[in-house]
Amino acid sequence: MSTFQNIEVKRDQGIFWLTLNRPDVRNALDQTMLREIGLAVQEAEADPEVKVIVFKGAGGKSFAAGADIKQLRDREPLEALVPGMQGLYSQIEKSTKATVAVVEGYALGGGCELALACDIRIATERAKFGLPELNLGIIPGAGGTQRLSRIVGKGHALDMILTGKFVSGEEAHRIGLVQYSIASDNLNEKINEVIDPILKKGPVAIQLAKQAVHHGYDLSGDAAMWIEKLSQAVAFGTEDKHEGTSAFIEKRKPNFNNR
Ligand code: CO8
Repeated sequence: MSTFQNIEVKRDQGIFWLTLNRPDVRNALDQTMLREIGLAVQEAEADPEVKVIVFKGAGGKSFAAGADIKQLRDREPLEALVPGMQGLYSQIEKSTKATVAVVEGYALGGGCELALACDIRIATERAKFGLPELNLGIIPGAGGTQRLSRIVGKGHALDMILTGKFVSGEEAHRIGLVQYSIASDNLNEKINEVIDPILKKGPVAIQLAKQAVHHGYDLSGDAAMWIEKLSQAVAFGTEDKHEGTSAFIEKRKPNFNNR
């Protein structure tokens, strides 16, 4: 496994823990960190044992305070056209693994957008979400304008984007920005409670289900239903489907093996 400068990774029983690790600058996402996240996600993708990728921030004060503003200041217009952070987050959204963001402290700008690209968001009571880009004279440019409005609706999205206000974990839960709002004591135990049911599923079914949701979401109803049908046809051809249905009938736990 690679070693990294600005992130830490750890594999543990099907979970790939990816920790953003620049606590002195509230885990601001500089170019090195973004490159390393991309490489780490590729590593997780290539590992058949991994079922879930969990993104966290080091230090407890921040998940990620957005793009590194010192680097941002010198960026030229054409640099906004490269895949960059937006491309990385699309890579994460399209991952074949389930993805989870655990937000303690600040998830701002590109940090919030990273969480938005994950399948499941968990916030502690110390979480603060925000898209404060307009304060810097720019707009959310890593999927925020699109993913936030799809997740919480245009009203809440425009409120957050135009005011730049910070939203607590509890409020984020109320508006549907996160699926879980939890206290930060015994955090890893609580994260495991959320992830454990996913770890018990077959990896092929995880991949097909999440891709049917993500890819179908922006299509017409008919096209999306067809994606669902084709995905199901693939699932029907797997050993895991035979194993899952047999296990139910035989009253035992399934033993899925990714085929
Ligand atoms: N970039 C660089 N450094 C940062 C960042 C950042 N985003 N956030 C915090 N830091 C640094 C501070 O400069 C400070 O450094 P130093 O100790 O050297 O002065 C250190 O972290 C601690 O920060 P604070 O003293 O401000 O700590 P607080 O706990 O008081 O406040 C906050 C924490 C609320 C997170 C505050 O630092 C803050 O508001 N940060 C900026 C948040 C922000 O505006 N984020 C959006 C960035 S823009 C973005 O993400 C765009 C993404 C899309 C780009 C697409 C490109 C094509």
